[in-house]
Amino acid sequence: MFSRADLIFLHAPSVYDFRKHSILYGPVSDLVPSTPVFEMYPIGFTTMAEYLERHGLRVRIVNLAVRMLNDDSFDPEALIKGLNPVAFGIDLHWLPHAHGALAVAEVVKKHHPDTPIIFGGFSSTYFHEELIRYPFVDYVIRGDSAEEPIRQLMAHLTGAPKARALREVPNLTWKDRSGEVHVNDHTYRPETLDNVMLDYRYVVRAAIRDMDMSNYVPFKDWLDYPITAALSCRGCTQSCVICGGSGAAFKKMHGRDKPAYRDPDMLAADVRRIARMSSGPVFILGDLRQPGRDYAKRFFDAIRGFTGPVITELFSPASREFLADLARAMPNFTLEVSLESHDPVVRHAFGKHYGNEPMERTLQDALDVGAKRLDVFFMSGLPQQTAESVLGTIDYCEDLLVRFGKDGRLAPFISPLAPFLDPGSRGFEEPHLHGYKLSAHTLEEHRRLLVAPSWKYVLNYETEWMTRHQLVDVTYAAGRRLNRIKAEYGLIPEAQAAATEQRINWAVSLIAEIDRLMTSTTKEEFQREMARLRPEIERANMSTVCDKRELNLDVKGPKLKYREVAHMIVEDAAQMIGRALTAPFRPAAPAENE
Ligand code: B12
Ligand code: SF4
Repeated sequence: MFSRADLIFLHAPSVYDFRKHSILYGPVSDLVPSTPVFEMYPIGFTTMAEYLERHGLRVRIVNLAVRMLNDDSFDPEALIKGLNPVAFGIDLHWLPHAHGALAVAEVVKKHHPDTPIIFGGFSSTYFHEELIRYPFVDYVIRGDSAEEPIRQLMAHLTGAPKARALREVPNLTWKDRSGEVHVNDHTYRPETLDNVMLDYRYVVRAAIRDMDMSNYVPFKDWLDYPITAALSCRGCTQSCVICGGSGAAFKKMHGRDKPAYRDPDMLAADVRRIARMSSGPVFILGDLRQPGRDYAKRFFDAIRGFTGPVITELFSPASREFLADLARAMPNFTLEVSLESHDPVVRHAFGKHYGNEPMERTLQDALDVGAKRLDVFFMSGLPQQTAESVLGTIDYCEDLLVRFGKDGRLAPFISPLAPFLDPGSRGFEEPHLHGYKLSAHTLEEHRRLLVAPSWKYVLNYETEWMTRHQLVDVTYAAGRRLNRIKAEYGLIPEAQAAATEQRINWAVSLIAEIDRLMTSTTKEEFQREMARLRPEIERANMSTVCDKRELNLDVKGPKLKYREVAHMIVEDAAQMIGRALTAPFRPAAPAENE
C-alpha cells in the first residue's frame, strides 16, 4: 500500500508481453547492460523525478520490464490496475520500445480511462504527430529536456495555482476534448545541463520510501554490478551517420545547434556523490574534450584525487598529454573507443574521419599512462561495409591484441547495428545517400517489426553492401571468431568461450530453422512450431556474440555502500517527522495498492 503519487513513470519492456512471444532477439543488446527486453529505463526518469519532487510533486518509478524479467508470475496488468496517480508517464525514448510502450499505454487506458497518459523521449519526439493519434496517448512532451515542460504540465493537471493553460506549455503535443491535435512551439531548450540533478540518492530514497527496490533498479543485474552514469552533455559535436544522438539528429529533433554542457565542477561533484553510495564504475558520458581543452582541465582539477573506477570515452584520437592529465586526475580509469571498422573507408562513411595510426598511438599512450582497461568497439551493418570487411575487422582485432594485448587490458568487441537504424540519424533521414534501404519509416511499422520471429526480420534496414541475410550470417561468424581469439589471448576463460560458442551455434541453427518454417508452413503450423522452439530460443537469447559480463570491471568491496544508505534513511525519517509536526492537516488521498 502506497500513498498517492502525482505522477508514475512506467518503463515497458521492448515487447509486451515478451514472455508470451517466441522471438529470437539476437545480439541486439550484447554490449549494453540490458537484456534484449531493454529493461533499462531512461536516466531522464530520475532527472525528471528529482526535479518534480524538488517542486513539491510526488513521483514514483515502476520498472515493469525488470519486474517481468525477474518474476514469471508477475502480472503487470494487475499492478497497473491498482495504481492511482494523477497521471502516468511512459517512455518511448528508444525505438525498440515501440511495441511495449504502446501496449502498456493501452492497458493503462483500459483500467484508468480518465487518467492522462504522457509520453516522452527521443522516439516520442520524432514520431509525436503519429503517436498522439493513438487513442491511449494524451500528451507528448518533445525534446531532450523535459524536466520543466513536464512540471508545467503536471501543474496544470494537478490544478496548481497559477498553472499555465495547455496551449502555453512548451514542447507539448496534445489533443483537446474534440480530439483535435495541437503542437505547441518547441521553445524549452536549456543551453546548459546545469539545471538538472542526476542524483542516484533520489532513486535510493524513493526505493526506501516505497519500501521497494525492484521498481527502481535500472537493469536486471544492477545490484550485482551497480554501474552508474554522470552526464557531461546533452547532444554531440559529431554527426555519425547511424546515430540518433548525433549533432544532426539533435538539430532535427530538438532544434539544438550545439550540445548543452554540464559545468565541469558540477560534473566532478556528481561523480563524487555517486561514489559515496556505490563502488561500481561511474561512466562519464561524452568525450570530455568536446567543449574544449579548458573544460577537461577544469574537470580534472575538480576531480583530482578521485580513486574510484570511472569509464571515459573518446570520440577520436587523443594526445598523450591529455591522457596523462586524465590518468593523474582519475588513476582508476577505463577508456572506451569506438573505431567501428578496421577500414578507414568504412569509418569515414560512418562519419569518423581519422586513420588507424593516430588511434593506435592513442591506445599505446593510454596503456602507457596506466589505463585499467581499454575497450575497443566495432560494428557490423555500416555504409561501405561488406561481409569480407567485417571479417577483416576481426583480423584487425587480433592484430591489436598482438600489439597491445599482452597484459589483458585491451578488449575488442563487435556487435551489429541492431535492431534499428536510429530515427533522426543522417542514415535514417537520407538513406539513399548512405547506402541504407529502410523497411520501416513510421512508428506503427516499427511496432509491427518488433514482433517478427527473429532479429533478421526485426532489422529496419539493409545496406547496398549487405542484405539482412548476409548481415546476420557475418555477425555470427565474426562473433564466433572473435570469441575464439579472446580465449586464445587469455581474455576470457576457455569454459566461458565454449559457452558463448555454444549459444552462437544454437542461434545460427535457430535462424535457419525459423527461415525454413517461414517458407514451408501455414500460419497455424508456424505458430505451433515457434511455440515448440521457445525453450531453445530463450536459451540462445542472452549474450549471443559475446558474454555481456566481459564488459564488467572488477568491483572491489561491497557494491552499495550501506552505511551511506542507512544514513539517508535516518535523514529521511527525521525530515518526515519534522514535516509531520509542522505541516497543516491535509486529508489523505486514495492510496495505491500493489
Ligand atoms: C547514455 C546512453 C545510453 C546508456 C543508457 C542510459 C539510460 N539509461 O538512459 C546505455 C549505454 C545503456 C544505452 C543503451 C541503449 N541505447 Co542509448 N544512449 C545514451 C546517450 C549517449 C545519452 C543519453 C543521455 O544521457 N541522456 C540524458 C538524460 C538526462 O536524458 P534522457 O534519458 O534522454 O531523458 C530526457 C528526454 O529524453 C526526455 N524523456 C525520456 N524519457 C521520457 C519519458 C517521459 C514520459 C517524458 C515526459 C520525457 C522523457 O526527458 C528526459 C529528461 O529531460 C544517447 C545519445 C545522446 N547523445 O543523447 C543514446 C541513445 C539514447 N541510445 C540509443 C540506443 C539505440 C540505445 C540502445 C537501444 C542500443 C542497443 N541496441 O543496445 C540501448 C537501449 C538500452 C535499454 N533501454 O535497455 C539511441 C536512441 C535512438 C532511438 N530513438 O531509438 C541514442 C539516441 C543514440 C545511440 N544510438 O546511442 N544508451
Ligand atoms: S556515435 Fe558519433 S554522433 Fe553518436 S554519440 Fe557517439 S560520437 Fe556522437
